[in-house]
Amino acid sequence: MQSPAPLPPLKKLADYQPPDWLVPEIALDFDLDPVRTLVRATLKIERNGAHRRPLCLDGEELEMLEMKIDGVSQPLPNSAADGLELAIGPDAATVETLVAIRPAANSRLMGLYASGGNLCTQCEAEGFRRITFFPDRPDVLSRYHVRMEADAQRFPVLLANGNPGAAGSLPDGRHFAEWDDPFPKPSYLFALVAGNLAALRDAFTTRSGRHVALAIWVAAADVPRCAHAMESLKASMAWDEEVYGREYDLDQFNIVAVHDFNFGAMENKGLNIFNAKYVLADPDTATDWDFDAIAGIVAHEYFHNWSGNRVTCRDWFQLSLKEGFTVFRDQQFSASRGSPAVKRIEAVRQLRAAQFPEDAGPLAHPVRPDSYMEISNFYTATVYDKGAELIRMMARLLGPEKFRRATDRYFDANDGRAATVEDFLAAMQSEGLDSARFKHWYEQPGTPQVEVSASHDARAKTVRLSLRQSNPKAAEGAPPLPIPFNFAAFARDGRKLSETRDLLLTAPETDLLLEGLDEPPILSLNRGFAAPIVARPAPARAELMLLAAHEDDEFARYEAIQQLMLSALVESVHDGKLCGAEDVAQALSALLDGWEADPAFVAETLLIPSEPLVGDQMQSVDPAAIHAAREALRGAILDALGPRLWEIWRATGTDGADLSARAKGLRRLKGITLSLLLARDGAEAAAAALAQYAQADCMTDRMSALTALSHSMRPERDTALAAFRERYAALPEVFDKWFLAQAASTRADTLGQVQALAADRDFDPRNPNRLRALVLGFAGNQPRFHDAGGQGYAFLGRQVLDADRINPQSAARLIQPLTRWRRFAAPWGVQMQETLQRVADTPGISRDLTEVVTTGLK
Ligand code: B3K
Ligand code: ZN
Repeated sequence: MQSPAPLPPLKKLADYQPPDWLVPEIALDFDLDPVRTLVRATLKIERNGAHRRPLCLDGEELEMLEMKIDGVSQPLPNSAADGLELAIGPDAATVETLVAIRPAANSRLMGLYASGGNLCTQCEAEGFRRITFFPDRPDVLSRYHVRMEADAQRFPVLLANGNPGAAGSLPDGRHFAEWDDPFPKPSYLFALVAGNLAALRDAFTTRSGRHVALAIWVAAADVPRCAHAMESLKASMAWDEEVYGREYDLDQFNIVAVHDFNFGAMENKGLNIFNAKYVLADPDTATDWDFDAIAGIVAHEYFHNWSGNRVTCRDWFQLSLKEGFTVFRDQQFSASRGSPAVKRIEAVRQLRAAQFPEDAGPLAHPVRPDSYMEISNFYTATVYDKGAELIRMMARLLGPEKFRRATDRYFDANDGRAATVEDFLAAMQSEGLDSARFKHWYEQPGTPQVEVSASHDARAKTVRLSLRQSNPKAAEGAPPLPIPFNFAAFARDGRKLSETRDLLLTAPETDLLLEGLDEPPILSLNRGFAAPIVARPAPARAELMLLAAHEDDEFARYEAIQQLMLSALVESVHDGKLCGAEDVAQALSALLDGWEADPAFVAETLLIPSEPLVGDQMQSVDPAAIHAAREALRGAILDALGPRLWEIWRATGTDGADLSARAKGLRRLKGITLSLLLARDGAEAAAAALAQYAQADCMTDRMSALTALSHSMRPERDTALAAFRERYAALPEVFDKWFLAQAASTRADTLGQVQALAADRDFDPRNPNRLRALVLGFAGNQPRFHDAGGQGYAFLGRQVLDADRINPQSAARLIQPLTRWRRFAAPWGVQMQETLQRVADTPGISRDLTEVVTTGLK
């Protein structure tokens, strides 16, 4: 038997060493061509500290053509496949290299690559080494001077970071442009774009009077669909001045949208590059969800100018320093533009859907990981979303004024530096945070649990509460975490007896005495979701009914109704028959009474918990039983509340161009009621959905109709799908929705349809958005992906191996649903494990994929 290839080495936080050489300045000269681009790099290097170690430059897939040190040509090394090691005598020198790279052949979409005839870059985390030889690590900060030369007709627009300099035409139909970035930056923030692009232009004057020219660059036909992104950008710039006192610092701010992109967007200094899906919007092509996502991501990337660019990360273990903080900032921004309670509900739902399962499975890691094989695998829900929760807790513990003083101190003390989590905590500490204790949140994987037990003393009229924290993933002897935890106590008649506001649990066990209680109270736990934890026990159904009716905290009321549905579903799965449906119907009926007052809240609360979320509550997941239980509950809700749902569906019409929070809330409610109306796949409901589709004056209504119909066996489904294809096939970021709707369908024949779609003329596995819509859309479809014959897994395994040869980052993302195999009952779990093993055993798989499969099999 062949022995397996050795695993790629782990990089460890504990091994961090400062760079041996610094590069205060770099000049880059590009001769741009999709087939073969020449890159001349001139690095001014300086020895960092007293040592004799060589200069190590990273490099990947670079064709080395020339090298000079202090102007003297050097013999070319035999192999420079993963970098160069150069012995340098003096303490300062100039190193010049000339390399060739192949953008059109770059299917990894890291480094310089071609997308739709244009050229663009993506360097975070380690893509710059695919452009030139360089110490490609975030603690080497340089001033960049960039010169680009290209064919003037094919690439009339030439953009890079910073401020524009000289530009002009050259012989043979070529032209050039120069850009200078005055702010030293790490290589991961380098960017250039060359293309045939048109701009939506605007301007912003900062509060100190700097005039900033704003431009969003897209294909000419798409310019009208950039207005919302532009409005979001200006709002973000004003918000960051007002809330964090942070101003923009260059003469231009450019955003470019590209169709082939590995994730959402990238905060390159002064030249953000976006996945087109997060730029282009108008009511006809984008849903309200898309509009909000665009605003949030535009804000996120803009906010990185301070939390990420001006203050960057010392090493990639500190990734959450910029990402967690920036997610928190974009969440605050979004909350300020809509209903804070609804935004919070959405954020917590996302955390529970993605981060809690990650933290409970084999890919669990601390917000600041200790080690990694491939850093691209660590742009995770834990680093981003749990990271944001940690910042939220600190902001809450300090209060708004102190938190603002602390962030001012953090920005000022670390401006122009590559910082660590400790630097952030030190700034928080200066305003009184116990940072030594808080740091444990960054070090422990796993979702902490707080178990509350109560004992009532009827004679003394007291209740003794004991709150015990635990974390199944924490190492033995790990210190307790500081957990902000609040609860309210209710009487059986619904009166609120007491509530806590600023409770902070710091010990493994905290005891509290509640006084003046004739009977044991009903407890509403972790009110407002102040900490990313699970509170136990979940109240009994009768208690949840009471909380659903009487909680005055919106989030807690949402929780009560969601838990009520969840507990009905879990019990139904256990008993093999529908349980608790009357309670659910009663609570939802009361909820629906308030729909006109707050349609967005009612919509979120009405959503039946997803099948994966139900699975997360079970010892061992049986996807078929969960699907049956959820379908039965949907049917029972329709039986009980049908007339109300019809009435609300009819009354929630809006003007599709109205993007106010209220209009969005009404459309959301309309979509959710429609999906409930289709619970039993009735003829009348299918006809209504098709009518909604046909008459829709905006994508939100069109899409909610298409999604509801996607599960239907009725002919209206095909009519709507065909109409959508006809109308949107030419707009890739919109047409992805068509693939996703079919991939996520619960119809029994979905696997066959997905297989057919993978062979469709419009399916292109090289495009990450399309690949994700179809393949991850399907892998997230719990009842159909977990096909009892294992065919869903086999399909995914094949897609993963195909994707890995094109783009390892995509492959490593697609395989992740299989890493949850331990959670699944037989036969599913075993088949998932076997598929994972087959992928792991395939010779030549990428480092990205190797890390996920080997960790996932543990
Ligand atoms: N910083 C980028 C993410 C880069 C991902 C690299 N694998 C976008 C963001 O978080 O703002
Ligand atoms: Zn970010």
